[in-house]
Amino acid sequence: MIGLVLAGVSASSIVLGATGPASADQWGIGNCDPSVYKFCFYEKSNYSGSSVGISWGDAANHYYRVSKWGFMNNNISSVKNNTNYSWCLYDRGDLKGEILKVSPFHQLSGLGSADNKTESFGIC
Ligand SMILES: [Ca+2]
Repeated sequence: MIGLVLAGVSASSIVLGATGPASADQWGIGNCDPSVYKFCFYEKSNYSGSSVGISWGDAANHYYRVSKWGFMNNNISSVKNNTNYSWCLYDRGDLKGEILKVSPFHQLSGLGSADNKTESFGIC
């Protein structure tokens, strides 16, 4: 019975399910578990509202356009950095116009003048 089920799954779909883009980021990540996510951002201050986490498995891409996540563009209001390097937030979608640097292992419950302005972010 198990053999019949596995026979229906192609090798390519197995690979995508394990390491593909679908696992790189996740909505609704709560407290941003550092064992799962390296960087998380939230729609509202104090880590509330809609949220997205970038998983550790997403090692190939250190630059992100927030428009990838629709309404989160220009709408990020708090962040958590679980890595030992800095991440920068930019007010343009092409890593231009740095508005805030998030130090290693820092969490920002509010972004001050950078509130609702981030269009891209990445390691910096
Ligand atoms: Ca917001």
